[in-house]
Amino acid sequence: MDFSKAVSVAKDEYPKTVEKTIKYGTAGFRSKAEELDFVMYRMGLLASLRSLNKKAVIGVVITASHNPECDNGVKLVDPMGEMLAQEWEVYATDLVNAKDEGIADVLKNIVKECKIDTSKEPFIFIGRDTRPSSDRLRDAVLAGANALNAKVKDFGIVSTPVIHFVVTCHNDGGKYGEPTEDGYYKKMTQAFKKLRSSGTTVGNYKPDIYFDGANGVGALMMAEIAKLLEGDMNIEMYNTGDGVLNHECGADFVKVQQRWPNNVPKTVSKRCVSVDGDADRVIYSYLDEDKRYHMLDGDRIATLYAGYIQELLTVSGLDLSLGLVQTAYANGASTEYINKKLGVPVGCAKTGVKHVHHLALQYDIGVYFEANGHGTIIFSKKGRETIRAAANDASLGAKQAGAARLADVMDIINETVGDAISDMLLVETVLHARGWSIEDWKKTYTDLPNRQMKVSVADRAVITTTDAERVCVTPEGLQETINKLVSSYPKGRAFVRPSGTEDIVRVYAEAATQKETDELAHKVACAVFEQAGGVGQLPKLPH
Ligand code: 16G
Ligand code: MG
Repeated sequence: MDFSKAVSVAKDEYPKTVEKTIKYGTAGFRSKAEELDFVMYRMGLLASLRSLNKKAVIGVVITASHNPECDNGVKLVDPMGEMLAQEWEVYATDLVNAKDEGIADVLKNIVKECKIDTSKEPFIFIGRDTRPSSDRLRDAVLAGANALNAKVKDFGIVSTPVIHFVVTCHNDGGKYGEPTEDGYYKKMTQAFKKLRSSGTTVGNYKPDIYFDGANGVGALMMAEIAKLLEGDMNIEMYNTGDGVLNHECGADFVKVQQRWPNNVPKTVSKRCVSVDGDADRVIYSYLDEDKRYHMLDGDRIATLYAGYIQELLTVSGLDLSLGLVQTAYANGASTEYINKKLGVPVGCAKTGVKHVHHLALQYDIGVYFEANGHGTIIFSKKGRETIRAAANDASLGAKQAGAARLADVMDIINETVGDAISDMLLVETVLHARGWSIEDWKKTYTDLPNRQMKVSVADRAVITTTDAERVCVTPEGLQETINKLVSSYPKGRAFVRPSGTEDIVRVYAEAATQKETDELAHKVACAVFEQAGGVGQLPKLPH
């Protein structure tokens, strides 16, 4: 393969503008949008080689998710909707950090190491979020793809989960669904309607929600879904794009600030569904009679799903393993509830979808969720086949109905990645099946108070962790300090980890009361500041 065009276009049109080393992290490359043109161009090149390497379509998503509107980012999607394989993260990092004239050598090396047959035509699917910079950055990806003569299908402005879905559908020959945006809407909404055939208002459940679109792509997609669900759900839309993306609204805002999103009417007991800037996370909230804010996050969604699936497994009599995977951020009360009350095994993985996904693969039905609202359910081949066979077996009597419901759950859920809209539809399904209001859902267990803080340090890489990030290995002595602090708070728990998406260290704490939690988080943050090279001001006590 001749890479001279790749080099000349790089030099003439997309020269490297950033000297610092950048790394393909948990969510690909992410940075200020104006620093990303050359990165996007090079990801167009890399996606092309990956497509040749896998002899399949590769997805490219341009988004910085919940980050501020001025940021942007890019991630590649592997053939079956997975995150890019780890070995290729290394190639991505090498390629982006090479000098313009060094690109050819990196590309040649990848071709050689992976024994890539370059005689074929690469094929890439591309999608972008609503950020103003995304259009320009898409052109940069296209230029990269073009330099290696790749065929490209541009899906325009779509959520991250749509790209995962269409890539999967294309590569499996349409088994998972039709590889179009419409195919995505159709598959989910049809299954949803089937599961709710018994009417819309049941017990305390009402089919009315507020939807907080974070001023992003989720709002555009929900507008389509709302049309298809007319008569089934009443969806009132807010933050649909007039305001600034993710600003005082959306899933990350409500989760981190623990506050009702801006512009959404403060109606008591109404369910509000907030999604993030690329619609792969979802958080539920409501206001009680005293207008106090309550949030139902990824942990709550995971427990709701696990309880429902467990029940369907009992009804259907199917012998399939069910397990749940969380991260260290999962509220201790949720872990206890799942383990002790539901009796479902719980695993803990490192932060990031690929880690939780990986651990969930060990079950026939694996539910994984991060507290921030990112998660889904995955089914093993055996699980999928067993459920489908039972769903079609009339001789099973009542058991068949349970299996059929499980089959519909498989169709609502986007197995390829966490998906705010599909997750919302399954939450609505379960609440409907149980006849629950959002308060009923909240009553299942009581969250321990928790607090997150950020600490700026000179080099966050000095913090390394083990045991799914729950234990800090370096700098030496920091974990001992944390242990000491934690031991003086009832129900205390705390951990620290370097962020994969921001240049900071994150601190998490929980304890019996909010006051103690805030104190513990603050003390741990100060310990990080002192022992890991803090910069700027000492962390302040949260209020
Ligand atoms: C990325 C991850 C998300 C994780 C978050 C943590 C993917 C697709 N996304 O957004 O799962 O929760 O990073 O961010 O893996 P942090 O490292 O800054 O805390
Ligand atoms: Mg996101």
